[in-house]
Amino acid sequence: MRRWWADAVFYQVYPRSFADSNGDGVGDLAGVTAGLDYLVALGVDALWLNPVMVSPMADHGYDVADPRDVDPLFGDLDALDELLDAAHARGIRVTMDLVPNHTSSAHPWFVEALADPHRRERYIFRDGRGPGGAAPPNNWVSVFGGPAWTRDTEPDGSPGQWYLHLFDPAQPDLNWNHPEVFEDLEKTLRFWLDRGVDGFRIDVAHGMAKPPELPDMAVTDTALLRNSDDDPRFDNESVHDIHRFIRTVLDDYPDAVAVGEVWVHGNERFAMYLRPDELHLGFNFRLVQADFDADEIHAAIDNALAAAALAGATPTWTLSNHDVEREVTRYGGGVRGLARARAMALVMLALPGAVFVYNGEELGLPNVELPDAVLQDPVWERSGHTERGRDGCRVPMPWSGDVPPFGFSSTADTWLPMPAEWASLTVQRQLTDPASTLNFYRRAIQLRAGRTEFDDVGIDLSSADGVLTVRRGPLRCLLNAGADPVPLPPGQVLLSSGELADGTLPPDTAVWLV
Ligand code: TEU
Repeated sequence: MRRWWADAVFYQVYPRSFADSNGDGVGDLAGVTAGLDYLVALGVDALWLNPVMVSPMADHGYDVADPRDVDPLFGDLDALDELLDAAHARGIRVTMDLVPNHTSSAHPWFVEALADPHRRERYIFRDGRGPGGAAPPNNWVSVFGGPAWTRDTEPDGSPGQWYLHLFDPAQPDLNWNHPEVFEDLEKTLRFWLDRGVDGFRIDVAHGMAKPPELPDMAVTDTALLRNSDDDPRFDNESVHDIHRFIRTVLDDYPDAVAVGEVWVHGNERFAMYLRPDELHLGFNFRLVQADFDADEIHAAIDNALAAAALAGATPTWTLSNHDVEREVTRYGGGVRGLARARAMALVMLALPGAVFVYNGEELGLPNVELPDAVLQDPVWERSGHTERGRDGCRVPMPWSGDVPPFGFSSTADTWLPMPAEWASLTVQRQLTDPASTLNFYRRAIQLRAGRTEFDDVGIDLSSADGVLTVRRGPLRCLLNAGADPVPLPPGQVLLSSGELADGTLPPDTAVWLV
């Protein structure tokens, strides 16, 4: 049976940055509802909403204090219900982020754990090492920089135990050996599914389970760890019990989908998350990590296809999200970066499987160089101001008008400042230009949904002399990542990412031929 998500285009909404309905400078759920017709015209099948649950926003919602309510910054449960109804009425499914690896330090469980040393078993508290327990229990580092442990002060004021946080100290890791942690997650899953939510993106799906002995890391340099699976913090065997548990709940809602954020390198390891009783889909980040190079892109696609095939699962494609530099900038920025980003969109949309488009990608937004004073990502502080963090890819969407906030909000004081140059990138401006990135994305998604060539799931790739060729049944997608124009093979041009000249495909351009 072909499932709705098997070839869906998901649109990732970063709720802070999509549209602000109440003039506080931060996007909200009513803003998303108001933008639904825009998304219908773009042709997306489903939304992925980054977290909108109650949160002190230390990591913009990935620090959840109440997993079964909406944060007032984004609206309330009624606003979510309205979004669900309005989206469903337009044939758009809605998936939400689920954050099972950790809670906020403001979650009642953690508040209780700090107050009462006998109520700590739902988190990972340990005594310190060395004299007076002054050194952390092991050498683990936080993904955001610095140690993964913070020492607490006991209720009597003396120096206390340490607790584990793979991310910010405001995000204590849960103890997934505790039955209440499972019970509570089931309540959360059913709470949202019963309201009509169509599934979840599972945050840090390779996290959660920790090895009981908490062994030291052999390597603590995060740059080196990026391409390694030798990391005791992640991908521990018992994580699969958690995914099987989640799946048993989801199976009570036959159309619901679970897509995991799985930063695991080896294909065999990755495929384990996609076994028939675990996740439906797993983000594969090879395409995000590949340079604009035909062989590298070829290898990334082959790799993602092979990883999914190992589990008989549907491949999942993405070029960017709220954690990585926007692709226009990654590919060199400016006119060339944009041309390459458009070309890569055509490659991605030619591939069989589920596709994720990150809000603003369809406008060709670049990353923004923000001044130090406005940076909010905890990475900036935790890295001792050596890493600027992820704010640059999270700047609000420009909708209309000639000056910031470009219709995003009624206040100019938006949560991150919007660059004046974005006047040329607004939705309003792009709608009037047939050659705009927005119109290009619309056309590509429309063809992908409407043409029978895209029903074919068989795929064949080749790359030579800087040109990547993807064959999908009668469809061919050619990407010229080389330095010189190449002759176009015969065939009817369905769409190209840039202008074609004299029967040639220029550099930094892709084309669909049938
Ligand atoms: O990200 C998990 C993750 O490991 C990375 O993407 C990480 O955020 C990045 O490398 C740090 O620079 C997920 C969410 O996508 C991210 O936004 C959250 O901050 C994180 O989990 C914690 O919940």
